[in-house]
Amino acid sequence: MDPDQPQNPDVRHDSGHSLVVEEASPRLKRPPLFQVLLLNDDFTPMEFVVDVLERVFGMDRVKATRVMLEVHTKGRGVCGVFTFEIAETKVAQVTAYSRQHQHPLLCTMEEAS
Ligand code: TYC
Repeated sequence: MDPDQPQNPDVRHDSGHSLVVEEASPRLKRPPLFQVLLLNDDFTPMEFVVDVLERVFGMDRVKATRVMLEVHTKGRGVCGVFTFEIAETKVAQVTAYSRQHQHPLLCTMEEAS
C-alpha cells in the first residue's frame, strides 16, 4: 500500500496518469429498530400494567396510564422502540416480572417498518 495515497476518498489509477476520485461509500448503517408491544388480556390488573410501564420503560404515571388504557381498549400498544438486544431484554424483563407475580401479561416485539 502506497503511504502517500489517501485512503478515503478512494483513489483509482486511470491509464497511469489521470486520477479518478470517488466518494467513499458510507461505512455505517442504521441498525434495524423493534417496537416492544404489550397485549391486552382479561386478568392482569390495570395497576400492575402501569407499574410495569414505569419500571421497565421509565414512564411517568400519566404516560404509563395512557399506554395501559390504549392496550386495554385497542388490544395492543407500543411501549417503546429499541435496537434488537434492548427490545429483547425489555420483553424478557416484562415477562419475568409478570410471571413472578402470577400475571399472564404478554409482551412481544416486532420490527418497526
Ligand atoms: N384488560 C385488563 C383489565 O381489565 C388490563 C390490562 C391492560 C391487561 C393492558 C393487560 O396489557 C394489558 N384488568
